[in-house]
This record gives sequence, structure tokens and C-alpha cells, in this order.
Amino acid sequence: MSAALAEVKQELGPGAVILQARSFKKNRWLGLRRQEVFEITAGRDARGAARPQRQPAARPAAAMPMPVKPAAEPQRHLLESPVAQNAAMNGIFQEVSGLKTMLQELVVNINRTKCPPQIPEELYAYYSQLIENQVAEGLASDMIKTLQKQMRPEHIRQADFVRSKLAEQIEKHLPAAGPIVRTKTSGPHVVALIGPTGVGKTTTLAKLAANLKLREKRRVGLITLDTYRIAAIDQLKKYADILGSPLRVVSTSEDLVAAVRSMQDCEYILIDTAGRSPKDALKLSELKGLLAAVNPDEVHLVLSSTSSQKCVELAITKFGEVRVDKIIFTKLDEAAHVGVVLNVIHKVNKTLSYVTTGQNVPDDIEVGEPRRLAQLILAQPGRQLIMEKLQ
Ligand SMILES: Nc1nc2c(ncn2[C@@H]2O[C@H](COP(=O)(O)OP(=O)(O)O)[C@@H](O)[C@H]2O)c(=O)[nH]1
Ligand SMILES: [Mg+2]
Repeated sequence: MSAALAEVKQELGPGAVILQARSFKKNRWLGLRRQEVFEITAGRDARGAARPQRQPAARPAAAMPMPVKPAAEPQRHLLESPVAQNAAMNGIFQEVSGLKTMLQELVVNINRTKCPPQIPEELYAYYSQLIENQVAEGLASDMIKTLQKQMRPEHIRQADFVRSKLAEQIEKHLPAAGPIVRTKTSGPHVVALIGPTGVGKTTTLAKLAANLKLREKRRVGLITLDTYRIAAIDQLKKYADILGSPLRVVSTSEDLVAAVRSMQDCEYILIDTAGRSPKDALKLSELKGLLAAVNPDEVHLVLSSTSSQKCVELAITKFGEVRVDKIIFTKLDEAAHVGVVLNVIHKVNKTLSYVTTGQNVPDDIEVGEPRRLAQLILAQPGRQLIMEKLQ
């Protein structure tokens, strides 16, 4: 606001009269950035000698705040009108709150990227890269320390060499399960997907079914235990129809056993489940009972890479009570940071089976590749970059 007032003064001279002053937020860049706009309506004198002029002054809200100078003599009557004083106060308020936000961000950044004493300075940039991608601090510093032990001092300055060694470290902590493969010679290979609501279980199941059926020419049967929402059944029915695969909708253990038995000629049976909330103990025990009745060959826990670490850990603890063999991470295309995938796989000591990278059935799914994920973790954080890397 003080910058806008100075512009008014420069444009209209010290005799300028402020008619109106306001500030508002405006969406820029397709709504991605909000910019604060200050608008002052001023005239040359109050008797209407000059036509009032609008004088907008815009600057990004996050820019360095302007110092508010005490009013110089010629400016005094400008600032003395109540509207201008109000506007100036508003300006000061906004500048102070901008400063406060900046300070908070600074403190968070300092804390987050504080270099632990054991990390050698030459490797600090790599450590900070891991932290930026939300790799857990303990894991990040362990990997950097191992890296340091592995390298001769003259190699530390060779960026490509350090990156490839670090990628190896990440890969070691990201064990992969490989794709779903039927090893038995008779009877169906039964795979169940479990996990919280909305993570993408049904979509992922459709992708898996379509790939098995269309690319590998396998006989695939589908079963859903999600009888809570009619829309959920319709969603899977649509895919089953397209694939020409049988679909059974069941809600009891007996029906589930019967459904599996009715699909004995299939090479694969994929079981979709309702997205029970991890807090819903009763329904989880029900799910556990249902799955125990058919004892699937594989149970994959489906997690979204857009969820917080805390949320993902809660899901793992709870669904662990049901049964978890492998982990699928969905929505990598939407995740700003992929460190959570590494943290989780490392922590729970399970293998990563698939990652999904979009809503398209059947294309947006990949077998979990430690090397690819390591590259993503070592890339600069940011969604665009992740998408570029995945394409
Ligand atoms: N961006 C993105 N969206 C996905 C992905 N997988 C699933 N979705 C979307 O997530 C939403 C919930 O998916 P759904 O399969 O119904 O989840 P469920 O409740 O776990 O069965 C849908 O809008 C899907 O299109 C993915 O890999 N990327
Ligand atoms: Mg579903």
C-alpha cells in the first residue's frame, strides 16, 4: 500500500486526494497463484480539476515486504485522510502477517534441512534432497553415512558417481515383489486387494485384470466383497463386461467360497474388497474372516502415495491385522513427494508389488521398480517432474 501511495504521489503530485483505497486478492496463473492487489482511486484536487485516476499496484503476496517509512513532510496531508490512514494500517497489517509467514516457513525449513553433525558437508546436498522428498530423517542419514563409508574421498565430488551410489542405497531399501505370477499348475491363483476407501483398489483391480486378460491372455474371474455401495458394484461390473470376465458379488464367507469354487477354470481370481476405514475394527475383523475362508495366494494392501506418512502407517497397522503380503502404491502421478513409499516399504519390511500412475485403465500401472523409484526420489521434488520421469 505504501508503494501504491508513493506512485499516486509521483503521478499526481503532493496535492493528490485519495478518493478510495482498497486491497484484494486476485487469482493469477490459472488460479495457481494468489496475488495481492492494492488499488487506489485518486484525483488531483477535491474540486474536480483533475479526472480521478485508478492506480493499481500489484505485487506477489510472498515478495519481500516493503519497509513502511514514516510520512515525509509533503506526504503528510495525503496520509492524514481517514481512508488513507485506514489503508496504510491495513498495509502494515498485511506486511507484518506476510513477514510472520515468511519467518514460519524459514524456521520450518531450517529445522527440516538441518544438517546432522554426522553428515559430511560435501554430501549435505544429497541429504537435503532426500529430506525434501520426505524420506524419513533417520533413513536418510543412515543412507548418507553408508554412502560415505563406501566412497573414497576423491569420489565424493563426482556428482554422477555419488548419485548412482545413493540410488543403489535407495534400491536396497525398496525390495520389489515382482508381478503377480501363477506358479501352480491347477486351480486359480487367488489375489485379494485390501485397503482404505478411495485409494484406488477397484481401479487397480481393473488394471490388473485387463493386463492379465488382454496382454497375457489369461482366464480371469472377478469377485467383489464391496456390497456396501451399489455404485461400487456397477463400477466393477462395467470392467467385467468389457473384459468378458465373470463377476460374482458376495457378502458372506460361504458365498465367497462358493464363488471361488465356481471359477475353478480361471487361472486368476481377483478379489476386490470394500474400503473399510482403518478405524473400523468390527468391519476389519469381518474382512479378516472372509479372506481366511478362501486363504488367497496373495493379499496386496493398496495405499495412496498422496496420503500422509501417518495415515499410511495407521492403515498398515490396522490392515496388518487382516493380512498383508505385498504393497501397492497408487496415485504416484499426484504425489508431490515419493519418500513416503520408501519409508513405508523399509519400515514394514514388505515388498512393493505395483505402483499406479493415473486413472486410465489398463495403462496406468507398473510393476514396482526400485531403480525407477530411486530416480524419482533423487529428482527434484514436484509433481511435474514426477510425471515427466514416469512418461
Ligand atoms: N490420479 C490417480 N487417480 C487414481 C489412481 N488410481 C485410482 N484413482 C482414482 O481414485 C478414485 C478412487 O478409486 P477407486 O478405485 O474407486 O478406489 P477404492 O475406493 O479404493 O476402490 C477414482 O476417482 C480413481 O479414478 C491413480 O493411480 N492416479
Ligand atoms: Mg472400490
